[in-house]
Amino acid sequence: MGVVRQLRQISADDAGVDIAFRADVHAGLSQRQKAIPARWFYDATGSALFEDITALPEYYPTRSETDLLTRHAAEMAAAIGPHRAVVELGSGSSTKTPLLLEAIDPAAYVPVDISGDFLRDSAQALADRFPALAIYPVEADFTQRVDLPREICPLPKLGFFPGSTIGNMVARTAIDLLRNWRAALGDGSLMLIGVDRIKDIALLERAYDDPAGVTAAFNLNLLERINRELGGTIPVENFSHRAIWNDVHARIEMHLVAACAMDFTVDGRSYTMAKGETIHSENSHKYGPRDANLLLRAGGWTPIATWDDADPGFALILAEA
Ligand code: AVJ
Repeated sequence: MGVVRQLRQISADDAGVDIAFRADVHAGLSQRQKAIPARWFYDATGSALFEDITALPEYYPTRSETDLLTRHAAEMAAAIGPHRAVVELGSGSSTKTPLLLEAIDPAAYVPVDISGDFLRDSAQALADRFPALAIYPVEADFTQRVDLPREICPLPKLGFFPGSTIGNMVARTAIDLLRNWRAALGDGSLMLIGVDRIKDIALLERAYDDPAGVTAAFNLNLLERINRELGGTIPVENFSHRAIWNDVHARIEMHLVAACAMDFTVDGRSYTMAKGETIHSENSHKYGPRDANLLLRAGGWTPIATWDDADPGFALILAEA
């Protein structure tokens, strides 16, 4: 039956999220290079803005990955096999998921996302589309320990981690996450993961700094969110969006740049920024073929197949536990 099982509140109860957000913002604004973890982009507004980003002509990853899933669905299905429980990490609006579910005929689908409203809506849409599929949405931060629904215990698992979300993490965090999910999904499991390739710098920078300003709005929404949810007094109009390639780390960095010197408070605590100082708001790491395979191996997964979109470069890698 296409029933969406009751939403399981795991670690993402509102009070817990609020405390974690507050703690990350205070810790991040107190560092010499101010920095806030990228996962806090995704409130309802941020999640909607990210959906808009995925439709931008400059933002190729979503299109490339969707093309890969469409073109190679049969090969992927042959490599994965039917009747697995698909566990999607950071499912968001689950737009690519139907392509995968259609191809592999899974026994269950477990979307895990920190944004509860988005999760509920997209789970419901999938339930309508796949009436025979058991769906167990889990509202949780997939970088933390997640309790999977008991019902999927006996099934072999497929972790689905699309969109190059792994790119948000520095290597040691990415490896920890892969190892934790290796343990959680268990022996015999598979992982299908999307990774963005290293490519022409101008093309990369344009993907993260579009002329329509959608990515800028997405970045600036983080400051609005701090004002909304944490009682901040940040003068958002004094900040601008910057996206630059960091060649040493092979990553796009997003920053919020202070246009002038300013003071503001969050939660009653005061912060000062100098003109030109930045808040580092996101890393988006890119991986060559060897880098990606090394990352997976270090995380306890053995790559067994790669589907590459050459132009612009993006890959879906299937790995086994
Ligand atoms: C959702 C993390 C994959 O890094 O490309 C898009 C987020 N940030 N534009 C990415 C994002 C700016 C995106 N991920």
